[in-house]
Amino acid sequence: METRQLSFITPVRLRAKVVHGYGRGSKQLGFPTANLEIRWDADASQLSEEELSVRDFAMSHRTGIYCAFGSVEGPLGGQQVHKVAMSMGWNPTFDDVKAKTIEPWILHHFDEDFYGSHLRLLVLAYVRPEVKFESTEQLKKEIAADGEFCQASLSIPEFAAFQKDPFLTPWEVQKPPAIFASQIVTSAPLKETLQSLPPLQPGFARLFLTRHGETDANEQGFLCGGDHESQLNAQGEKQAEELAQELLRSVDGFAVVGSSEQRRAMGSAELVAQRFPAARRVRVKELHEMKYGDLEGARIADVRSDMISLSQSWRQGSLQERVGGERGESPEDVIKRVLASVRQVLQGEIGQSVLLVCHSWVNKTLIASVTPGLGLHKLLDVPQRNCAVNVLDYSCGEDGEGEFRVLAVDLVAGSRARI
Ligand code: ADP
Ligand code: RBF
Ligand code: MG
Repeated sequence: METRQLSFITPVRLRAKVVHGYGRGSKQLGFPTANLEIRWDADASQLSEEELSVRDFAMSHRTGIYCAFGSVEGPLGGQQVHKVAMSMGWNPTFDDVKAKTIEPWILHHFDEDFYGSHLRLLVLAYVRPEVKFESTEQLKKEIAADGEFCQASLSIPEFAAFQKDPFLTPWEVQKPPAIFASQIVTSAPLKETLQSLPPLQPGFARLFLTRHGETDANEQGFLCGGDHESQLNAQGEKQAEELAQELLRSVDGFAVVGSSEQRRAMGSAELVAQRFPAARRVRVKELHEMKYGDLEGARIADVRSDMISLSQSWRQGSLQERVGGERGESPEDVIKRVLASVRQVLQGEIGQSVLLVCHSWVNKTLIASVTPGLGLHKLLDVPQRNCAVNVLDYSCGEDGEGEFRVLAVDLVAGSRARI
């Protein structure tokens, strides 16, 4: 009879694909183990972080039995977190094992195998070393006892919080914290929201600040800023068409339908303008997207880490930091030209509605900077889907320095409205 003892380790999070082992877990022993893929063959530089941490675990931890919490991703996983008894090592009872394995026995009955699915594990404690048993009968007895030991150990209060660790429950969409005050409608259906907006106050103009529809670049994951052109794709045209239809049903009319001079914004604005023939059609050069400098046209996947560190700088208040070097722009560059040109368009439009089709960063900078409690440094927190409409009332003062009041953010039309 083996001795077992619970030794806490620094918790380790692992995610790996379930692969085939020697096929004897269930058949010969009666204990199925979901063998994790370990990339022994590859150079560290070729491995993802997840693959590296799985291999590191096998290289740097003691061989033996561990207890863990685990979950299986995908439809076969049942979206549950289970207790796990896990073996890591050479399986010395057998002499055909060529490389260390990581084999969790999930203490739960599954109706089907889940080879190829991804498994997530939060490994919490070491239980005993692995042993070369004289018979498979003896091994089976000890595995059963390990299962009972892990089952009981994982029920102690010290582990309760780990069972709820968000790493194990990727299906629970982490809801973003509510960043807008409750009276600002956010990410809601367009038509219903527009129909329930408060009436325009005397002396104000109502701005429908809109983002262009989907483009080839959006779809293919390319950066497309103020110095790059991309066309609306078929999906983008459909979005703009739906937008136009719903606006027609819920807005009395527009004095102005404006856009930047970039093709994606002009194309979207044209589709709306066709339904509002009385509106004055204007093009405002300064409403172009943030310029990405050297990063224009780059694949987002290739510059992700640059973009992440840049957005962290912005969040920390370095709002003069530019994208892509000298030729790129910073949030401060964008807000300066955008505020001035939007004010100019709205100035003479008291009592009127104005639609401006712009770009993601243009809209985010404007909304973040005029929303109480936000500020320009929180521009990344502003949601902005393709063809999203944001509603802002503007007090057209004499001096061109009117105030904005944000009423709604990221409203979309049609089928996408249900989110
Ligand atoms: P192999 O040698 O290929 O790992 P096993 O006999 O150990 O074969 O069976 C493991 C497979 O059984 C897992 O990959 C998984 O798809 C399935 N399975 C079903 N129930 C469980 C469970 N409770 N724990 C682990 N794997 C399970
Ligand atoms: N294999 C061993 O050779 N010695 C062990 O002490 C041992 N302990 C295990 C404990 C548990 C909880 C599990 C799930 C497996 C253990 N194994 C051990 C691994 C076992 O040999 C392996 O799962 C099967 O050979 C199927 O791959
Ligand atoms: Mg197995």
